[in-house]
Amino acid sequence: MKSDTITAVATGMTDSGIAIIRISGENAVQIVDRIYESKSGRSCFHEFASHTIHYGYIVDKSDNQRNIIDEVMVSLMKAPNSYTAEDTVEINCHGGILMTKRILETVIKNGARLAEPGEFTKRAFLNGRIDLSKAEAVMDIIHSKNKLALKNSVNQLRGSVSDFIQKIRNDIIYEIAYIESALDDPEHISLEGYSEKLSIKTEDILQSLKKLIDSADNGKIIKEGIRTVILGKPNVGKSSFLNLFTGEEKAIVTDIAGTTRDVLEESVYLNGIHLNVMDTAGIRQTRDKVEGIGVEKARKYADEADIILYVIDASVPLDENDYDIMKMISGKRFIILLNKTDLESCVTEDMIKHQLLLKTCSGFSMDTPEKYPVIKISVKENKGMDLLEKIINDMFFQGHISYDDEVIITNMRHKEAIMDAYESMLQVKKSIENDMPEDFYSIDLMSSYASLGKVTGEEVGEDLINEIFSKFCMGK
Ligand SMILES: Nc1nc2c(ncn2[C@@H]2O[C@H](COP(=O)(O)OP(=O)(O)OP(=O)(O)O)[C@@H](O)[C@H]2O)c(=O)[nH]1
Ligand SMILES: [Mg+2]
Repeated sequence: MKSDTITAVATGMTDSGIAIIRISGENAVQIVDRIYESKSGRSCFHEFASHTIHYGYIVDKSDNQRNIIDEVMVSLMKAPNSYTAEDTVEINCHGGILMTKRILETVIKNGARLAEPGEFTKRAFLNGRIDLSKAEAVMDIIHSKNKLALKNSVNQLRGSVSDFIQKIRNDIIYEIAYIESALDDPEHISLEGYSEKLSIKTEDILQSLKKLIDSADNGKIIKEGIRTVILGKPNVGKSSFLNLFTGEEKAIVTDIAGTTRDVLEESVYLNGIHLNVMDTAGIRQTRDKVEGIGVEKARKYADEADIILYVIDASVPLDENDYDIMKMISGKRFIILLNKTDLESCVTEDMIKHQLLLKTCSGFSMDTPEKYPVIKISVKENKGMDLLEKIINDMFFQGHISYDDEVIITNMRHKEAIMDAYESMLQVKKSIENDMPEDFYSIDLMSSYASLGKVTGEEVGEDLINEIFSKFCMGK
């Protein structure tokens, strides 16, 4: 594919040891030939072999002058064995914004155009070197917030998602081809007993797709972190808990009920998992306008939480505010932190569970306390935190994911496409059950095939491609 030659700074625009300016396209070698000189002053870049790196200088020879800009290492990767599958040159220069910009300007002055965000990866995709799910993995790697997300994105770049989807697509296209051939040539290819065979295949595909769709819940958590909302009535120690959990004095703590007004969000890392922990205003009826807004916000955040840490003060009796919160968390995933156990307690675990049974309709049972654990803690004395960490870890991941071999969908665009494919396969199943003519099967098989093609990028329009790559960073 012929294209103009693009350039961008591939490293961060900041003070750094080195910076890399990347150039890709038909004229990459020619452009660098004009500005590169070897240590002995020769302009010989075009003579170099692919996949070699060379020491020399970048020289600006415009306006009949010869200005040495920087001492550099320049590497050459000839098409098609480069990131973009085009001729690519990377100039390693000294870091720092001024130097980096100066070299970039010189490259542009000599015939390259400044790349758009993500344009290098877009070229890799358009030139067929990687599919869309791999291209998206590149961006996910850059934005990974934790080890698991990173590992998953690297797997995706290596083809975990593409291969899985491609295999299902191959299975589907085989069936479509079979039906079409049989309809064209009924004398030689029989559809006798075919619907039973297709029925088995359809079940298989449905199961595989379902597994992928289900993996997206964990995928979202891996990618974005666990939305963890600290909830409780005023003064129970929510902000104190946030400070202890994050190890920093971020939230204001006082003995005045109603101290926290706005939501305060902090990050906590537990065994490679990322938690977005949010401290909220104490839940109570209030006439104070600002506090009232805070309480509403707390309710909204609780509603959207992946897990609620419901803090109860063990030293004061449960009251209407607690009952209100118990109703709010009904049906959600929560852990109860019975705080201030260093003081004389008037609330016991059994009392809480009894009230939960009354107030929530979530199938809570005294027989399954581990489902909604109550953990005794004292923020003041730093007690109970180990158990909490263990329970969070068990709740989200134990037994659910084996990160090495499982394909996990972390991209919501992929999830939607796979859900569409699943719906179409359900239609195939229905058509078989209703004994519909075979061409009905092939219509829905085809639409399932097309939906899956959106994941790998075979069935997406230019607008979507542009939109996806525009979210990439500069120089990637
Ligand atoms: N004895 C004891 N006091 C605690 C403990 N945890 C918090 N406190 C005290 O309880 C009071 C309230 O703590 P905060 O962390 O501000 O409580 P909060 O739930 O954020 O309160 P609001 O923001 O008003 O909703 C402070 O005086 C804390 O020092 C604990 O484990 N033991
Ligand atoms: Mg607070």
